Amino acid sequence: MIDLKGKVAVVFGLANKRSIAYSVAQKLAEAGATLVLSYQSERLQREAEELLSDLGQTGTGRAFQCDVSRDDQIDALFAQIASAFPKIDILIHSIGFAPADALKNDFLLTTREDFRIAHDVSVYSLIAVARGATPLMTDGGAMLTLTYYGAEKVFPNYNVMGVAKAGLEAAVRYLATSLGAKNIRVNAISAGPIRTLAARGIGEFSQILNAVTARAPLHRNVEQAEVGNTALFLCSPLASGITGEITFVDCGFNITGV
Ligand code: NAD
Ligand code: 0WE
Repeated sequence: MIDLKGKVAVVFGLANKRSIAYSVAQKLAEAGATLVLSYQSERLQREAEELLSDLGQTGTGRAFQCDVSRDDQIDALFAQIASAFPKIDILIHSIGFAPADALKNDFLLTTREDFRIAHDVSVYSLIAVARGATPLMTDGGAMLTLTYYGAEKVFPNYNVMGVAKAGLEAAVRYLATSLGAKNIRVNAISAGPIRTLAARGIGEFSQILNAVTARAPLHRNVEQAEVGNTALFLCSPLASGITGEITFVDCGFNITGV
């Protein structure tokens, strides 16, 4: 059994119960970790407090607002965390965003501004929150982000997000190297497609799910809880020798050729 009692985990990207981050937070909390949830906008404050209580964190965990495209908000967030907890141990980055047009239009038409936003929110934010968290990880730690196979192979309409995920995966390797001497590990999970808020309105999503059922060695799609379990492992002492790695949790889809 993995025991995270006394450990503090900061979780970015928990919008609702279907979020991949919800399942990750749930597994960390079940293992005894105290949760700090970071939500994007003031509008989500009530939901965040409710999610904290659903996760059994009333009176122990905290929720703070932070838009990761804003340096001032990241600074303010880690100042709030530092005043509430003496140290943190785990950081979960489960954030990705590109303007809707960039996921609809031909990739050739990607605008400079849409490219910038996708990379700012989906890639630079990992570097920024890692830097904010590092001074609080005085006892070493584990950082984890979420990526997708579209970083390596072309999926229709994933477009600039695929380019951003390729950058994110490279950032994982550079951060792992930067933080290794502090005994802070940095990894990513490459999750198979899951119906979440981030999948809403994506026309081809059902086709992508069907392709996994047909082709993946396990002939089914992955569940949030399976991503949560792998996240728990990667953030636990059981994974003490793993850093800079991209772990697929995709029912084996990525190994198939046809
Ligand atoms: P989700 O919509 O539940 O989570 C995305 C989160 O990003 C939301 O909580 C949103 O508030 C947050 N976010 C966006 N912009 C932000 C900003 N400026 N500041 C702070 N937070 C911001 O969807 P999800 O599917 O759980 O996505 C989480 C991660 O998993 C993303 O990185 C996504 O790319 C990745 N992923 C998703 C799938 C999938 O099929 N759903 C597969 C592989 C990887
Ligand atoms: O990373 C993602 C989705 C990320 C995402 C989703 C949206 C929808 C709403 C980023 N930005 C936005 N912007 C919006 O306005 N996934 C891995 C899920 C996903 O998205 C796809 C996929 C898959 C899988 C888009 C096209 C094709 C496949």
